[in-house]
Amino acid sequence: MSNPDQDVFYMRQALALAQGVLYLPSPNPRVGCVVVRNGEVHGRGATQLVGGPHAEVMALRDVLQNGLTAEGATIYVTLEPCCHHGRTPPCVDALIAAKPARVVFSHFDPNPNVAGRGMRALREAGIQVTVGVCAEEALEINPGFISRMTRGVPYVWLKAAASLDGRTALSNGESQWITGAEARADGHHWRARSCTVVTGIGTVRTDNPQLTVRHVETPRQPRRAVIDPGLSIDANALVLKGGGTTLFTATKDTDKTLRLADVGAEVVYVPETKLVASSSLSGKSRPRVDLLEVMRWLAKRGDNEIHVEAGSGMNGALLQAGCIDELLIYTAPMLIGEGMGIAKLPGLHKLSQAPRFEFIDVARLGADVRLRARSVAR
Ligand code: AOF
Ligand code: ZN
Repeated sequence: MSNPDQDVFYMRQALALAQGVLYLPSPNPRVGCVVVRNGEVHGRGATQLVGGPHAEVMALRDVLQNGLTAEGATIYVTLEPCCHHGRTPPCVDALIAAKPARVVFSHFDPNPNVAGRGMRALREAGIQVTVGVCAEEALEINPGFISRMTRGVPYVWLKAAASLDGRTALSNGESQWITGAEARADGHHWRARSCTVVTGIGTVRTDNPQLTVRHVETPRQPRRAVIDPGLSIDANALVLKGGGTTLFTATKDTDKTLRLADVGAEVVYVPETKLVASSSLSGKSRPRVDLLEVMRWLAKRGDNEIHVEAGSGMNGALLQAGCIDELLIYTAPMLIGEGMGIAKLPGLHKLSQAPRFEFIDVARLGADVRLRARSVAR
């Protein structure tokens, strides 16, 4: 017998398990699973590191380890169970073998290899299936995976720390520190959950950042990428330390590419954007990378979520290319007056042309406030 309140109650437990692996399974989605029998939880699981078991398999193992059975149970999963052979065998096979009476999942898997076939396989095996319990909450846990599967681009947020009047630095460049320790640690949480931290060459030159996760514990460091149209990065830049950093460029320079490969960087040539570049005083236009192409490239390699931490030039270019899904702004209760803005938006002369967002969350972090706003153009 299904009881809607009970379904929501246990699905929320499965959602909490998925939330608990926020930093872990990328490029796989975060999924949670709870096995309930006679009103008692017999097992719990969540998706592991890529290549490792999915949530359902972890939960069924937990049932066995507890000396219990899933026979006749109701199994709650935050995503449609997979039915394909990926890096791991299909979860529906493991579920069918465990003989539950019923499987409840939040939403269909947008992966074209699954997309409803998981549900059909379970039904054909005589298992009762309920779809759609806590679907909105479940979708919010994996915005990047869903975006990659349905739009072919990752879900991208732009992080900035600014004064109340939206300044990220003094005119002389001084920017450390506008926000406090809690806001900075929270920024690292967002880095940790992302697949790749992206910046621009301007920020590499002025700040020489590492772009690694510190201040929070993580089992996995995100990858790093720099948008460097002229391929002018210094091979000693800290962002290249440790190797594996991707450099997106519009310049073909074999010597430089080889020198950067020596320090473990990967150079990716992306054709120049067809968008009209803002004219420079000399009349010579600098090369510009097609930013939407960068996002498509990142999605193709399996990136779900992108954390952008860049200067106003790169931020503006990404916004104007339609690459930003969300603003993640840490605001400090101070005024700076003259200084750098969050994003340069050249050519914007009417409010009707301004990129628009809607607030989706407000949080206090120490003395600061974190604002999340989602693009209405998505
Ligand atoms: C589930 N449960 O916990 C997750 C699922 O390469 P594989 O075998 O790991 O499969 C990856 C795909 O499996 C992924 O693209 C998505 O469609 C699904 N993720 N499915 O049943 C899980 N994480
Ligand atoms: Zn699976």
